[in-house]
Amino acid sequence: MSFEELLRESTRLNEELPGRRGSFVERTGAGALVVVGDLHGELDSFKEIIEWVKDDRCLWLFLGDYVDRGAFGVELLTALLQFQLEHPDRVILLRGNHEDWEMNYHYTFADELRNKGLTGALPSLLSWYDSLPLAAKVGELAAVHGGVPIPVPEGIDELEKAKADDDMGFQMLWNDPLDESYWPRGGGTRPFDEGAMEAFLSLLDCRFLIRGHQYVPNVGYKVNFGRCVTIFSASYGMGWPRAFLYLSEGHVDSEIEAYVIRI
Ligand SMILES: [Mn+2]
Repeated sequence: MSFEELLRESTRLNEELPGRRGSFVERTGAGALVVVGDLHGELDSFKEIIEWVKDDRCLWLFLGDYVDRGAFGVELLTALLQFQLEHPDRVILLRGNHEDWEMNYHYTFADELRNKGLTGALPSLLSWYDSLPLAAKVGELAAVHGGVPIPVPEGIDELEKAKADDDMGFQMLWNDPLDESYWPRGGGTRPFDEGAMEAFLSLLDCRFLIRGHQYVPNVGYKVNFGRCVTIFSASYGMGWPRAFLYLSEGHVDSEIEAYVIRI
């Protein structure tokens, strides 16, 4: 299957994803679950995580930022979408802030596509970006790429209606937790504090918030407010550990950190 055909087939699967309601996707989460953070064009990181898990029962939740920065965005997307096609009901692909052509143009993926002779795939790529949900609930875990939108929505229907280019969607793709390392990104992004996280978790009836978006040098993950986990699954070309979350029994019985794997 060509790159374009893969994108079109994945777009169809994303639109028909079980549990999908607008920009939101919901699954009861009884089985094994893997959550993968930013991959940023690192095919090796994706392959190593797949190899490590080797669990055929898993639901796989990817938090977005598949392209830019790393040199193998096309190869990563090809492998990721093939993986989705092989397990259509067990793969959820969320959108990250780099699933955006303007970002790709400023970073590396637009050049990568041109250098690999794939600019013709652009319309399929943009449709694929638009087919990705922005937020998910899997059992007791809530997931977004960036963070909690401010003000916190009062109903899940607001999440369902959010779009990547409206204020709520934008914030879910971009926001960061307010901690000592917080650095304003500007452009309408906002920090979310513990109260906002609690309100968001309460809205979704979840215990934990899982997000990517921020690299954590030398560590690969961080936990804020006891219940917000940042995981970053790319080594960032620095040899940093690739972090991901693995719930082999599908639920959390101790501190969430116990379920963070780093390879
Ligand atoms: Mn990001």
